Amino acid sequence: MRVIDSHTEGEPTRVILSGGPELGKGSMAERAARLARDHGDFCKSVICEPRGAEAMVGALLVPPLRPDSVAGVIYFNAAGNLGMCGHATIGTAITLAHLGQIGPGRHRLETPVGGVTVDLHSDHDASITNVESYRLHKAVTVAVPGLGPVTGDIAWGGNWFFITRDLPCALEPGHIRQLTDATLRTRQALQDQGWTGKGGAWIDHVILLGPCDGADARNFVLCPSGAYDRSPCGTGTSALLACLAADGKLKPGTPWVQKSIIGSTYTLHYEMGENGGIIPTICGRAWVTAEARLHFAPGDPYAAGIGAA
Ligand code: PYC
Repeated sequence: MRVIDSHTEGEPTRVILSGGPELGKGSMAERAARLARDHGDFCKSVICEPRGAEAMVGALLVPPLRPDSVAGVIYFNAAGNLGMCGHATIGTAITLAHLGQIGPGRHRLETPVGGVTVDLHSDHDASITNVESYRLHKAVTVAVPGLGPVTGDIAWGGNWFFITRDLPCALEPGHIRQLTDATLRTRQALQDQGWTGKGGAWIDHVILLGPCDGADARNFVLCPSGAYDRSPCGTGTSALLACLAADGKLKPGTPWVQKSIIGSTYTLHYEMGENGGIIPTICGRAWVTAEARLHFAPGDPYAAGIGAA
C-alpha cells in the first residue's frame, strides 16, 4: 500500500494513494458508509500502531463524481469515518502538490459531506473553503461526573462539536492528560444525557476554548479516537465561527486566529451561507514527512493494529 504522510500544524495525515479497498460506485457518502461497514480492519491497520499513530487521520483517495474535482477523499481515524477534516484536507492538497498532481491555484475536492475548495498558495500553504457550518443548540448544560455542570454550544463544521469555555484547568500542553480526561467525561455525559447532532448523530468532538496571547483564542480538541488534535482543528474552528456569527460576535470577512494546544495556528474568516449558516475559509500550513509502502506480512501478530477493537 503506497502512502504519503504529512502534518498540518502538527496534526498528522496519511494519504492512501494505492492499495486501499475498492468502494464501488455511488455518492461519496455511500462510499464512505461502505468503508466504515466493510473495511474497518483496513482503517485500523493503516492508522493504529505499529504503522500509524493515535492522532493520525487517513485520507483515502477515490475517483470524484464531478469532472471538475481533483479527487474524492474519505477521511477516517481509529474510531471510524470523519465527515470532513480541515487539517487532512490541507495535508491532502500539499501531498497532491508534492506529487505534481496540482499546482498553485484553486482546486475542488469531494468529501462525504460535500464539495470543498482548496487554494494552494505555495508548496506548504493552503486555504480551504469548508462546507456550510452552523450552530444547532446554544448554551446546553450537562452534568459531568467529577466536573459539575458544563455549558456549551452544539455546532456542525463538517463534524459535530460541543464547544465550551468552562475549563477544568489552564489550556497548556502540560495539562493534556487532565484536558483529555475532562473532555472524555464531557462527551460521555452528552451521550448519557441524550444530546446529539442532527439526525441523532454522535457528538464525537469536544472543544475547550480559552483566551491566549497572540491569537483570538486557544483550544483543546478531543477527537473521536480519544486523541487530541495537535492542530487548531479546521472543522472545529468552523463550528466555533458559526457560533460567533450567530451571536453577532464576528462579522463576515473578519480574520480569526485560532491557536491549538501545542501553539500552532490557523487563520479563518467566513462568508454567509445559503441556508442560514456560514462558509468558513481556513488557512494553514502542511509539510510532507514520509513517502512509504506499508507492509502487512502474513504471520505478523499485530498486522491489524494495536489497540484496534
Ligand atoms: O482539522 O477538522 C480537522 C480535524 C478533525 C479531526 C482532526 N482534525
